[in-house]
Amino acid sequence: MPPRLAGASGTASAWPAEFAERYRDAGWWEGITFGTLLRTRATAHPDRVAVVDHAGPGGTRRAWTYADLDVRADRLAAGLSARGIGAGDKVVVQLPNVAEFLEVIFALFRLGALPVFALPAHRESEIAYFCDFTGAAAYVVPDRHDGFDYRALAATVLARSPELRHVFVVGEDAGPFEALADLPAEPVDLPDPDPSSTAFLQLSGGSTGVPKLIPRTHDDYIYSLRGSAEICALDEDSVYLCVLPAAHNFPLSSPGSLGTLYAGGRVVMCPRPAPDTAFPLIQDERVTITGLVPPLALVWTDAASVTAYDLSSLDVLLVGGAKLAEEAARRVRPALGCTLQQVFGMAEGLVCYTRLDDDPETVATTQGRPISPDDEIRVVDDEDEDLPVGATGHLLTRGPYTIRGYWNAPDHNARAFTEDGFYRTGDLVRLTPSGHLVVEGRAKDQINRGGEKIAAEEVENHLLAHPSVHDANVVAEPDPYLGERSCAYVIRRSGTEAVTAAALRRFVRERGLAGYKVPDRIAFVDAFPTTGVGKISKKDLRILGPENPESPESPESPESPESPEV
Ligand code: AMP
Ligand code: DBH
Repeated sequence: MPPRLAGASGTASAWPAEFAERYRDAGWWEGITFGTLLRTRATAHPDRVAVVDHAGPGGTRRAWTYADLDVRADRLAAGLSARGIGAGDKVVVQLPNVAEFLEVIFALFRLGALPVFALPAHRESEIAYFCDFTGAAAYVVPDRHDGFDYRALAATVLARSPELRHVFVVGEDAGPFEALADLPAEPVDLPDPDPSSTAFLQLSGGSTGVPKLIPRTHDDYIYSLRGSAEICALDEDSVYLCVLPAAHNFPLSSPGSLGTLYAGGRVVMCPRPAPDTAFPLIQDERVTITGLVPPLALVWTDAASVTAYDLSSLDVLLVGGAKLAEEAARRVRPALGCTLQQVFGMAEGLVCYTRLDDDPETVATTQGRPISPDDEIRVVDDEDEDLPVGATGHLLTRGPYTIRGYWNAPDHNARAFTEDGFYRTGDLVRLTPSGHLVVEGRAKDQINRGGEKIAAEEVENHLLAHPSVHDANVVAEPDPYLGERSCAYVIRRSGTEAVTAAALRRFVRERGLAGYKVPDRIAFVDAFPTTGVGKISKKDLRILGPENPESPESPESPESPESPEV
């Protein structure tokens, strides 16, 4: 008999049997599903509040208990099942931070259908790709959010995607589609999925032309929730404020909304990350813990020094997604009166935290250490040779909650993983003698725009679609607020109309690319710097900088920089 492959669902790469056995024997994989997890919590403490938001009629407060969430998940699962959605189906979920986000994903988990997590910032280009690539059966959207009409986006995507059968709308006006609120039905008996099967497809920030999807199993993800909840000291009295987009791996699992439900705590959904929205929620809901990307942490620490809101309930602020500057780290406790926890994680798996009892120096200067004793960390040179402790090199990792391959991407997997299954993170790190990691840089072709990851190649491909663009390279450049922003260096095609930077940015936006991926700056050049062997040198492009003398027009400032989320 062939060895059983944990997490195998036809298209997801799996852990080899001996690793799966090890992770089960060690007790990391509990053999339970998300559906069972919610059921046991709802049975143990039905009347505790699981989730709070302010998305009721006219912006009113809603508080759903564990029993409410459990019943809602069952009823929605029944309704979805009646629409023909079942085990193995993919459903693109693009919701803002509202309670229905949890209702929808738990309904899908119970069905064995796979949420495909999209971010509210995604537009036609990303969503149509997710629908086509996964053959999604349904797409769940809000009616409107932050001034954007998702029903119009859904109509466009539906017309383009042959396999997409349903659009379900959360909110008061479903337009031409079915309202999610009309779906719930009498619960039906559903077989519990295999805990080693893929529970959902998470998004990678990626470094390639199209985003990669990350298959996470019930077993592996629930282990990362348990580990995170322990490390962040969550319990039934914890109140987690979900500030970053709920579907992102950080606010979902580090420890995030799901880690909070694991621990029996309360999730408060925050619709926007600005202090004037978040601070009143912290005060009124007695929030104890939340997570932010570095630019937001800076905004919050500034705002906290002058706020009239009572933030005294806040015990822990997690900051991650991009490197937090040491000086900024040192400002957190004086400004917010809480403990900083740095977190360095990735949707592919590995998550590192500074510990709550680490000394202040370690908390300010490192990005933490891994969740699991079974997380294997290698720091290697360009030839995959291990480096001595303290030397900076490429981070490779393998472990009980780090994937062994992206979903349906065999060619890319051959490059992104070593033969023995280590994930090539693309991060440059060094290890301290205490086993903490310090992120020193990045080898992957990506821009980390305040925690929002942009794959250079994806944006380059959109620029190249313009008839007046001969060639394009997108690189990161320093930004005082975001840490990094994106700059596209473009060679115009001779003999065509001289396109302007503003027109190119509009072109990319109109192709349906998420706003945060539209280059912050575009500079025109006659040629790209090359390396000794004639390859284009992104390193040299990066240091050309805003004063690039070859740019025939003065560099534009970003039209309307998108606010950083993740
Ligand atoms: P993704 O693979 O899209 O989930 O993005 C994960 C990547 O975000 C990591 O590989 C790092 O490049 C970056 N990242 C996350 N947290 C941190 C952090 N605390 N410091 C520096 N980089 C981070
Ligand atoms: O950036 C990330 O992807 C990230 C950051 C912090 C993450 O996935 C996580 C924690 O789990």
